[in-house]
Amino acid sequence: MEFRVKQILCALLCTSLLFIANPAPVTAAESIAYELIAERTHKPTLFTQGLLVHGDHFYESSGLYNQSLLVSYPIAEPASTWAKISAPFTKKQTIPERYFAEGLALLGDKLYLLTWQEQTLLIYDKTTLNYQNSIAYKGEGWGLTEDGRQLIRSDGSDALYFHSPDDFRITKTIKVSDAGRPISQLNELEFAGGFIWANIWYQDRIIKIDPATGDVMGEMDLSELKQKLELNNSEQVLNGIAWDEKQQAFWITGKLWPKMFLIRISQ
Ligand SMILES: [Ca+2]
Repeated sequence: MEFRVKQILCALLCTSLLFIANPAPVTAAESIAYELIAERTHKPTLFTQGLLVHGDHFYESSGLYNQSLLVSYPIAEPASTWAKISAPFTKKQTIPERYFAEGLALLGDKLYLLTWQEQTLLIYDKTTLNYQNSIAYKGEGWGLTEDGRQLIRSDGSDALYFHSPDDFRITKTIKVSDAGRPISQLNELEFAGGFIWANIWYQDRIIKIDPATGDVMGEMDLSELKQKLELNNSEQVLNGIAWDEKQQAFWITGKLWPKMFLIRISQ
């Protein structure tokens, strides 16, 4: 009888411990469906860190020490394959070799460029891409975007920092989570439709974030796009989101990718 009681107690205790060790599963973010509506070439030499659309041009930052660049080029491509591959940039600015360029945002008439570990925000003229000035900050720079008033930075953690464009002081910090589970490794960013969209480093998905709370509102699985490319380098990760207001769609690319894809969220 005593053995039976012990069995029951153990069963109750073990079930309780099991319940504590395995809390209720978190709610997965809603899957966001999309359709592929266009594709175009992307210079496969660009180690994409920041991507945005302004007018009829892309603006893109490319990373790595001694190789970092800031470039602009037209969204519309020439017709022939050779012309597409050999098309020059409209503007090109080399970044000093000691900087590893990261996220890029355009606000007003300035382009703001993060550096990875150099704790320096570089500021360029949006028309000429000429260097203007720099501002020091603390921490790492990964992705950058803007909501029309403030710059928004990621640093590889689950935090997003809002910065004043005047002096780059932090005005607000949010933590990104999916039903209570922190989502880290946030990388390239884009602000569109009132939400922050973020690449997650080394993953083929983009998440949609509520800028007020940090809650993940949904996610897009982009593995099908990546599978269309014959990639052979582990560094060729998805990392490039640019909202095209005219097309009401996102341009997507990755580091060293040969293509860019235009995707529209399905209604
Ligand atoms: Ca972007």
